[in-house]
Amino acid sequence: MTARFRILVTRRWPRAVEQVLAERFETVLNEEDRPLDRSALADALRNFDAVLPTVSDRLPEDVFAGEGLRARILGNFGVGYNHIDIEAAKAAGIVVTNTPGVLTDCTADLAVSLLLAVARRAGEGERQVRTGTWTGWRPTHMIGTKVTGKTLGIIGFGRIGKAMAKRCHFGFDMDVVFYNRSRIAPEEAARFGARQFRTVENVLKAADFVSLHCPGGGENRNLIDAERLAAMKPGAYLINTARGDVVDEAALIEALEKGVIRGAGLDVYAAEPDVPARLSALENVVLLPHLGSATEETRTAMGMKVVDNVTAFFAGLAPPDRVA
Ligand code: 8YV
Repeated sequence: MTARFRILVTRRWPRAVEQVLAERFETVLNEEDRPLDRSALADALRNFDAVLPTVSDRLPEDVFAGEGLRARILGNFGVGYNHIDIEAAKAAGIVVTNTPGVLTDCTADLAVSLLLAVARRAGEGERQVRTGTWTGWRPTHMIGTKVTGKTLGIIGFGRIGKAMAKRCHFGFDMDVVFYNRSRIAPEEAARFGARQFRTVENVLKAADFVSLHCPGGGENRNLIDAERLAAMKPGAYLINTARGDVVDEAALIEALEKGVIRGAGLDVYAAEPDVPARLSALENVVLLPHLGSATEETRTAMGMKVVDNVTAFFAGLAPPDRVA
């Protein structure tokens, strides 16, 4: 196809996807596979027709400022795009696309894994076995919390929130309630075994486990702050596979240290890849390195979705997953 379009892939992708890209475009890969800094990204916008960023690339307003922009599309590898200043991209006439749908199942699966792991103290237990500090079975050893039949509160009832609800209601017999900005028809919510509550507070008050599935950035920044952590049931757990900035991380650490909530399962952090030492020092947390969509199948499907969007755009068609 159109080999004249120059495309920058900012990180290494699954090989199969890189191959398709190379067949269709003049593709440059970031061989070092390290996050690009501000000036490298600003240069990329001036030297490539398309830049394909990931969550590890920060594209704030000032990257778009100034003359000589060549890029016409940002094909984001991921569904969340709060690392890109969408208004600035729009103002610069750059289209932005994302990868919805294909990572729903794997991200919900990981949220379930975190929920189970923190409730049943899997991380702590694994550390004990690995360090040889396990002294043997006894009735009161490493007692956790039963999951089956408990109440799950979901914040954000989009694709991933729904997939989480379905797994937990039909798999673990949980009573699932959720908060969502817009109203969801009760029949639709019921398909996923869930009921909508009007406020975040009502969900927090009811839930034994709270799982976050809303976008990051904007009005969701610090949505779960000290006050809302205190509004959770004593003994409740927080699960976050959405974005780190949805939670006030300092307030979360304090709540965990003081036992305001019982534990947390986290896949995302406020300033990735930095994880505060006070957080990793805690036993009542399970910490993963942003693995929500990290399966062979899903990462390949995400890449192929980016390819579809960019291919459509350069063929003069509407990209299927345009967000700006
Ligand atoms: C990705 C994600 O790993 O899609 C998202 O929003 O958080 C993850 O699935 C990451 O964003 C890749 O850019």
